[in-house]
Amino acid sequence: MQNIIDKFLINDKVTLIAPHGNGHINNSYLVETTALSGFKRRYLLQAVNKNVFSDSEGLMANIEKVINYLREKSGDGRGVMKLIPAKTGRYFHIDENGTCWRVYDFIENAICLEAPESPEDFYECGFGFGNFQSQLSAFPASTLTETIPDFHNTPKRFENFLKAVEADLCGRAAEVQEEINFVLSEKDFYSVLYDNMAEGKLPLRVTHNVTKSNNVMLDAVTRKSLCVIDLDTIMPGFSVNDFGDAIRFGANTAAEDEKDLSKVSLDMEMFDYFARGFIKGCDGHLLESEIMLMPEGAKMMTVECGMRFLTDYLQGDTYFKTKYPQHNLDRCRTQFELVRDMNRHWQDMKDTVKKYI
Ligand code: GN1
Ligand code: MG
Repeated sequence: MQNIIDKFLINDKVTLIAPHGNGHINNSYLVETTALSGFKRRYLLQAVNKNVFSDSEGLMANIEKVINYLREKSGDGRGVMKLIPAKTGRYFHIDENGTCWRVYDFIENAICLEAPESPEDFYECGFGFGNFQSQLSAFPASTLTETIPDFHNTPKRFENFLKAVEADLCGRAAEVQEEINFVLSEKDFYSVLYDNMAEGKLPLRVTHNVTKSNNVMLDAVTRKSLCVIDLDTIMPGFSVNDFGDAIRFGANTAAEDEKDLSKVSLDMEMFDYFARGFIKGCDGHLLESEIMLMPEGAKMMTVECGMRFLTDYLQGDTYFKTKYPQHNLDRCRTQFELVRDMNRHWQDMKDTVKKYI
């Protein structure tokens, strides 16, 4: 790894390299350097997953554009990620295996939460993601590469799921018939966002697309939102999906891979706080119809994510990192349990977002 670091403009001695974070896709490492004076500086080194992101140069071009744009808006502080240049002058290094590496300045005195610790924390996550979307509201979306085509195209995800069931590569379909039936039982729902787009109720915007609470940094002392991270999937998308993916992850009373499904439910207080923070952060950029479609976004991201975990399980766990053989199946089950609870809270969710129009 020292060889990789040597490709970047980092001159001080590397005194620590350690795995970092909990992402399911890329590999991240914390790197610490120590200058002769004793001054320590920290960086985040990342290897982009090339199975997931086939066009890493296009991906890095997106990130550079977005970062530069945000920096013009909000200045040079901790509010925007900062890439360290490679010695070539570009902001990444491709190694002999074709893996793309990049280095960010580590954001100091900041935290990111695997699970929001209070409704106020979750409000701040919402504000951060909403504000991110509002800052990018005039960004020229057509200049962005689609790093994962059809990323949140749920009807397409459903088609792929059906193909995976049909192919049954690993002979696992029989064992997950109940989960397969659940996906089929919701099939009329999957096109709802696209139908609303066609009716002009849901515009395409520049969105983040993976809005887990651990993708927004909060100041360690004030716990105010600071900076949105993990910019690999910034693409044109629906605002309600950014809202929804955050709810999926942060308003679940259990972890994404909880085995005891009785612990899984939708926390309506968390939902309310996040909705208020997100809408506030969006700063008037949302249509009334978008706000009203936020519950659909929450359910869509949850059922889609469950479907993706199940598809990966059927295909032999090649997409998401897993820690044990049934990990994707456990993740899928929590998502479907949460969808069931969202169905129970449907009116409650609608009434909540309506308050904030
Ligand atoms: C992946 O890398 P990470 O863990 O932030 C995935 C998301 C899923 C999420 C589920 C590029 O995000 O779409 O919602 O796992 N990212 C990609 O936890 O597929
Ligand atoms: Mg992340």
